[in-house]
Amino acid sequence: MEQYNGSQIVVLEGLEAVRKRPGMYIGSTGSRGLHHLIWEILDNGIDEHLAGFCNRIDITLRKDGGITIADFGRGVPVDIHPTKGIPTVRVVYTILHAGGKFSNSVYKVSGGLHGVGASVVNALSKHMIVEVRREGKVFRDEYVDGGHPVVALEKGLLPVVGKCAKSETGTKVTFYPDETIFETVEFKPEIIAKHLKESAFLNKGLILNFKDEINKTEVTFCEEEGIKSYVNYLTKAAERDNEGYKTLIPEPVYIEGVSGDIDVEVAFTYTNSYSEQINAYCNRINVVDGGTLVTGFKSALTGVMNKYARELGILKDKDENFDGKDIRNGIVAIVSIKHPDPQFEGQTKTKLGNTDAKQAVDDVFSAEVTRYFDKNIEELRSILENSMKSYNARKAGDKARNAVLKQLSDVDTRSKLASCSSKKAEECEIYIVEGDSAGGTVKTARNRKTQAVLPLRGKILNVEKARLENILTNNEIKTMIAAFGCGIGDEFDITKLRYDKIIILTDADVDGAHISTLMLTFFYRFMPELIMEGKVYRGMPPLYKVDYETSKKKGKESRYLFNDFELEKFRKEGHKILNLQRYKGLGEMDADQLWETTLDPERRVLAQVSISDTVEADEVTTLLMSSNVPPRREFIMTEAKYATLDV
Ligand code: 0RA
Repeated sequence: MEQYNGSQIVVLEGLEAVRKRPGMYIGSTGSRGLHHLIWEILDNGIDEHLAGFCNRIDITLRKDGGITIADFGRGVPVDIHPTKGIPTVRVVYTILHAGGKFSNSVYKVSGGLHGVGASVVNALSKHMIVEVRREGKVFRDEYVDGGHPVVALEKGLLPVVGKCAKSETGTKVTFYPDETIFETVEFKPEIIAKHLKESAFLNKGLILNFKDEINKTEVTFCEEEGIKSYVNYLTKAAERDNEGYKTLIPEPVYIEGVSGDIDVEVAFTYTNSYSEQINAYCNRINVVDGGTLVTGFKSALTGVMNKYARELGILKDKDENFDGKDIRNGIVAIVSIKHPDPQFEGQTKTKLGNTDAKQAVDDVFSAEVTRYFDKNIEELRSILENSMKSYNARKAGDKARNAVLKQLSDVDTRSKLASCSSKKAEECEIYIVEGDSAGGTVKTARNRKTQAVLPLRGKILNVEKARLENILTNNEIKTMIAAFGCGIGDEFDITKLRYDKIIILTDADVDGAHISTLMLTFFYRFMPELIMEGKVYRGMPPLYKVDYETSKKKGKESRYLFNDFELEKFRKEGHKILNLQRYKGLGEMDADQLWETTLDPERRVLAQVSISDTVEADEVTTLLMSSNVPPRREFIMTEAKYATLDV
């Protein structure tokens, strides 16, 4: 057979070289390297699947600590090898092949990274057994101590150890890693299962049975829809874990095609999360550092989407193009190609270098995705509108910077910001207060040295819906950006923030909750680090002042209660209430009351605003900012309740 002639393989004498430098062949002798042995043998079976001869592979974690991998392919040839004079199967498992591409002329593609060859696994095993079923016969070869054969050949051939049906073909490999080489020889079922699941996604239709005899479990992985299911799997998991996370289109888009001798497959969807996830594979190997195939995908996506955005009038003539990041905002994608001669680059060989892969992915993706979106305009619109949000936020950075620079000098007088006298950020706070009248009281009541006040007139803009121009001409927002001093968008620099705490102070009612949510949305979209770094707080003004009789001397005392729950609790405690005052708003409190309940660092209650993760925050903003009124109201109510309950 052609692939075994001398020009294609460099035969290294013995497997000693592998045992001396295992790291060179399998990366490490830790758990990672150990599991690499499985992937190596598994890949041979998967190659047989890719060649179209195998639809099932059984993987067994044995009680005795070994692993068995049985494929149902054609079976490794057992005939006498033309140049080596021993059975081909023994050549495959005992002779080191250059670059591991022994199968390249038989198979179109082969796993380049893993493909160091089955002989490497044998070299690092204390015991290996290979059983081949072909032509109704069962052959068995066995090796010990790093690949030394123990079966005596008969006229150069392996003895037949049994019979089977002619249709029953395949290769079964069992091996026991050498504990003198590996730091650990314990296979981890979770690691195996995870790899098999990924392999199932990448090899559409291949059945992978995993039997764990140690823990007595059995599971089958098979994905009829391949990487499309992979995308679904990734988003479904996130959907389960993060309430509010959702996909923008009902089903992932799946694209497939061929360019030259490169097969290209892409599946993607969009979510309302602000992250981007692109997993790339070349010949089923995860190229975690991307490379040419990812570049091709990104440039094709950016090109196609900008073209559509113009055609649909989402981008106007005067607008700049979306940039790639805008368009990938929320994307979850799998890019998988099959390349006949992959070049893996970088320290860890996890980046694809082939230049032809870029063009191949670009060509196939551009052509096929256009075909899809031409028929699914509504899905396209949702995606482009999502890109628009990112575009706006990004543009806001540039415009705001300029606007702020121009107007910094006169901003104080126009906007009623009352600064504090201290310039030490670590002791300064800014209160953002709902309403001019409350703002006035806070200005009187505050500590002028450390507490700045910015009153907000009416509701601030809903930045999710407003046009960028309006967001940035909005006085409150401009003033805030200027007052904070830390810029916005790409230029945001938290070290320049002039305040240690940003405290949102609104009335303890639904409108107040709405305003504070609008503020938080603004922060989240334009200065998310403020929230991440724990700089943002909600002030908690009391809702009630209750005068009550003290049990001891029939005296009178007063207490502030922050919400209805506290009032209810107070009532249940059986106090005799003499007078109950309900504050309709901050404006009803006098300066002294405001100081002692809400401003005085010694006595006030603050709720730090946090985002446990970006998805959750997206849920909040998406839910709150939708024009769908009933759920919005509901959220604000519960939000208001929790905000006060939390403290
Ligand atoms: C070379 C040629 C043929 C099959 C294989 C290799 C083969 C190798 C492995 C390794 C694990 N499982 C495998 N299954 C098949 C084709 C031989 C023929 O013409 O039948």
